[in-house]
Amino acid sequence: MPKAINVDLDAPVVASTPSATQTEPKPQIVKPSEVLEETYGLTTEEILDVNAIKVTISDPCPIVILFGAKTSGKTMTLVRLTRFLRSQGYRVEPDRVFRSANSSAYQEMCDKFDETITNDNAAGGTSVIGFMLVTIRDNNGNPICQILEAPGEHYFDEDNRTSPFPRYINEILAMKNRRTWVFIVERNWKDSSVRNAYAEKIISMQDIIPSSDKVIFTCHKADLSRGLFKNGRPIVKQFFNDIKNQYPGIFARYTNSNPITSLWKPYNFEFVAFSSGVFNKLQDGGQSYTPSQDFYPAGLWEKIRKAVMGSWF
Ligand SMILES: Nc1nc2c(ncn2[C@@H]2O[C@H](COP(=O)(O)OP(=O)(O)OP(=O)(O)O)[C@@H](O)[C@H]2O)c(=O)[nH]1
Ligand SMILES: [Mg+2]
Repeated sequence: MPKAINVDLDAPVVASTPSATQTEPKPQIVKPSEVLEETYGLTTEEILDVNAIKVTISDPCPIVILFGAKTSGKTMTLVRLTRFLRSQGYRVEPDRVFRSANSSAYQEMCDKFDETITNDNAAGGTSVIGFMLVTIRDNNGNPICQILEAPGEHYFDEDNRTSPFPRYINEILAMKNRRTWVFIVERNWKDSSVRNAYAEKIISMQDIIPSSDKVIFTCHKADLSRGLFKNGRPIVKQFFNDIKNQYPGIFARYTNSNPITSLWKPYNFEFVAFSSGVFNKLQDGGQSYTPSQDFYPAGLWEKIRKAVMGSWF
């Protein structure tokens, strides 16, 4: 039996919209199915059956998969990275053939991409970019990699913790493109039972990833852990140790067994403490967005670039 996305299609959720005449958030009833359609460009069939989701990856350049639970910060990572990369002369564009040309919601997301990237209203970004493939090119137009941002439920659903990965993820695993997995974790996230379940889900992905794939772990929302900063910068080793303790077993597979290189590099992956920026609640129920300092996207991009260029180890 194929797994359906875990939403009660009859249960309305409440979303807030800005109102010119009121200072209090004005509730608007939005059905989960509408959220899934508008935010992720999913068809009704795909909403009912996650395994019906079809994606097309036409370019043979490396794929970078942002693997993270819902609200872990994948979309904002894409927003922050895009702003940074464009400022450095890279070209960052959504891939229009990733989703069906018939998906007007996806084509609209692509149309609004540039506007969304420069918007300092965070809700704007997260509601427009939901399920998207974005290509990064150098300033001559040569593709470097493509980054996949997908709904967090496809990787880990807190209400359905052991659900299998959707079929399209397995299809990506079977493709010839080189792959880099960016496993997103958050320090002190929720409670230990959710963290343990998410760790299990990461490990179950690692079980099926070929050993030639590259792996980066990122501790997202590092800005929320001010106690682990020195001179305005995150103390990466302390983030690393806390993540290792809070998500049991996620690093174990990547222990470097080489007797020489393991002396200075104990694991075969890269680790980054990352922040997309600071988010402040607005009276209208939205959020303002202040981008993080450039060293965050620069650090993440350095690891991604090395992974996709194959210059590790
Ligand atoms: N403090 C802090 N909050 C963040 C950061 N990145 C994201 N957030 C918050 O997390 C919320 C969700 O971020 P998204 O980027 O939409 O998360 P996502 O992983 O794309 O979520 P789904 O698309 O639902 O899977 C944002 O609206 C912000 O409130 C960050 O770097 N720091
Ligand atoms: Mg998202």
